[in-house]
Amino acid sequence: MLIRQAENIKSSEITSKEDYLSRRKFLTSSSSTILSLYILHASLLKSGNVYAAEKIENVIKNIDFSSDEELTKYSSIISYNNFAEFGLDKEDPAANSGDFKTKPWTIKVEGECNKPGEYHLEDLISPHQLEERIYRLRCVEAWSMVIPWIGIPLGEVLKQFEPNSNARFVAFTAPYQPDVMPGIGKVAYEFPFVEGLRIDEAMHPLSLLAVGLYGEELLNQNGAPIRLVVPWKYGFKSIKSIVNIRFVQEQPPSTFNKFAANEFGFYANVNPEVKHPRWSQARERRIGHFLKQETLMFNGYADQVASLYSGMDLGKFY
Ligand SMILES: Nc1nc2c(c(=O)[nH]1)N[C@H]1C(S)=C(S)[C@@H](COP(=O)(O)O)O[C@H]1N2
Ligand SMILES: [Mo]
Repeated sequence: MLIRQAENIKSSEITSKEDYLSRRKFLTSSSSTILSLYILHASLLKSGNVYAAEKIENVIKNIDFSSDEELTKYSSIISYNNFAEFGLDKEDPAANSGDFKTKPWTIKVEGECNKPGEYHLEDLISPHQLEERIYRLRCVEAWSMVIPWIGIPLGEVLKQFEPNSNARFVAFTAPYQPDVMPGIGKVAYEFPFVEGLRIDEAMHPLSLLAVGLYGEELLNQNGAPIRLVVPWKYGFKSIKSIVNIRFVQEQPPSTFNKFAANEFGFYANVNPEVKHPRWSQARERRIGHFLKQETLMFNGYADQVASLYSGMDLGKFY
């Protein structure tokens, strides 16, 4: 397994991510090939609360999926979260997810494919090269971040299961563990949290299964041990802590859509022109920035993904 225990977790190194940044710049500028191999060194903490995070090694920086934008601070990414299973306030997921166990982890694969089964996380990941990709994350609540994820392309993992021609959509399910998830029973959503993608969206090279960020394994609040990242869609599509993947013929349910269908569509493509019934989506607040900025069509990924939706009325299929 590529992930190993950190030797050294210090409790006063909030600046370690600055080392990360300078290291990242150096490696990018010194690389002549598209991909440059590097090892990340970082440790982490959050205000006196030392998390048992682990470094991830043998990560390749994929500069085709990068960004020059300023990264959101690590401390913000791990403390300002949406993960309704642990509560609705932004600080709830970090505060309330400590008893959620993510090791060992298996994912059940079902439905329209030749290789269904119960897979250990390690076995799903180890055939693949871990990549760092810097993506914008745009929440439907009109805030955004820039996050250096570590993961593997979703499509490459899905291909291992050999989906058949009936597999028009992929459905994902998060855990249902009321004993360690205080949001379940309190929050009005239906649990377990579920999401889905059309198969061509899932196979798109931008779709990522993330296992880490900023050089470290995902913390529980960010969706440990494995979560989806679909950067051209509103954040709720990027389901955390996946336990089930099912290939299906019909469009699968989406938790936010079941909760309020007129507010949250199945497609949920970031679109500054289609307002949410209660607020505009034309602008967003980048966490850590003072002034709001314009929201871009498909969150700035239009060149890559607009063709997936040619001929579709994006005001109707929101
Ligand atoms: N299982 C699960 N996944 C989820 C959510 C959730 O409530 N439960 N919230 C979503 C929403 S609304 C957003 S904006 C992103 C936030 O990801 P982050 O906290 O890692 O930034 O996770 C998404 N994935
Ligand atoms: Mo969100």
